[in-house]
Amino acid sequence: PPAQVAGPGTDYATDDPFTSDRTNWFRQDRFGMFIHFGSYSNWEGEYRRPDGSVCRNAEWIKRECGIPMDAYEKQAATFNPADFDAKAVVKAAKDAGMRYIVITSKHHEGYAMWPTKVNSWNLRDHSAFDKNRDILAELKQATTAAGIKLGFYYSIWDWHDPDFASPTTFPKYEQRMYAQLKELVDGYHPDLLWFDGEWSTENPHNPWSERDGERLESYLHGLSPDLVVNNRVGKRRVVDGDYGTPEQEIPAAPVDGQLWESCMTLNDHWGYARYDQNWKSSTTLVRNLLATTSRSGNYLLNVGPDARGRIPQPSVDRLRQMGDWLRTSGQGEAVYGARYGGLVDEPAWGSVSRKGDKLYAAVTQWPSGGAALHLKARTAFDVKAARVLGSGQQVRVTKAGDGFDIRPSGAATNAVATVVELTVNPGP
Ligand code: JFZ
Repeated sequence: PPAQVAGPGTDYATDDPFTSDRTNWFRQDRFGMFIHFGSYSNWEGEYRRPDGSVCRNAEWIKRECGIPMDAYEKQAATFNPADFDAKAVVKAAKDAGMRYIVITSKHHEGYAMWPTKVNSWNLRDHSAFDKNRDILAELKQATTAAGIKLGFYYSIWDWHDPDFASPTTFPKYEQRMYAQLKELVDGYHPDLLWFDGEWSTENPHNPWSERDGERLESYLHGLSPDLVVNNRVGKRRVVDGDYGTPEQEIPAAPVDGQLWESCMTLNDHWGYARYDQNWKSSTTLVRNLLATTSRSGNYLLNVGPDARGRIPQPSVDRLRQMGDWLRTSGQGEAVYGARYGGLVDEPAWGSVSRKGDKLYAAVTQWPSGGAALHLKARTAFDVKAARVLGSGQQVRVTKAGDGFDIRPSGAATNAVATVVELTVNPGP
């Protein structure tokens, strides 16, 4: 007989506050690729100062290494990412199991990665790149062909536009920014815009205000009502845009009532840095994705193409390993379309997500000596069936006190994660 246990309960179908809005795909897809690519990539992370010393950074190299604007512009004029291959990028994303891509269309350096008509500080007009190519258009074509979504990162903060930094000239900058965003939305039909650089800074002063954020958001939805927009569009973070953007961290507990996406690097930099070989393991990355899903968030994992436009091989390898894991025996079911599992406490042994009448307990650390894992969820439900995805491992599920116990039968194998799929009743 099925164990009567305390479980996620009858609110499965109804406790999702975001049922049929424009963020529907975003909540299902869960896993995306971030791409930091700009004229900074042409430095490959190293600036040799006039005195011969070397300063290291990535997309902040201009500012952190104090590169004078004329030297920075001179370097950008040699930028030739001839090996950028949108199909290969999309293939790397697909192989990883990623379902959307967000690329920097303009980072803080102000350099546009598409042929903007607003200024000449862009990849067509200020580079050594093929004037007939447009990498954003290529990416749009490749993502559409592959059936995945495309979004653009756009920095409000701009180090290049002289009108940015003074409140008197700022409206002129803002007008150009609106024009650029219209080019992006009308020209490439992105599914998502990822703003950044809305935060207060001095040196230069950042005049972006709460009012500016609200106005921009409604402008964008006027252009395209279905656009998903992140919270960094405005100053207030929690209530601006469609979703929150914790950076380089996964919240320790589920977040209810607001969508969110953790963005994270594969090594220690967003932009390409040739000296940085501190790669996260694919085991860590898969576990991060599972933890994120179990707290109802998305995972946006970054790659930084080099000066020629190639994604570093160690990144491609790790992404491939993640995809291999997700594709194995339906383990990806614990991620796509899944969310917070409804447990009372965050388990120390792994994470739990749910989808429909399925609970996915992803065990990363079995207790020693064959001891049970205990699941205590919010309201009572039955377990109708239990099986391990991706391996022949057997488990026993029994009712225990205020929840239920899962025990491996035989030796537990500590893999990347052992996904125990529980069919529960009531379902949605
Ligand atoms: C920003 C950028 O400055 C950085 O280069 C990168 O693009 C990253 C994804 O976003 O960095 C931030 C943004 C927000 C915070 C910290 C760094 N924050 O809210 O603490």
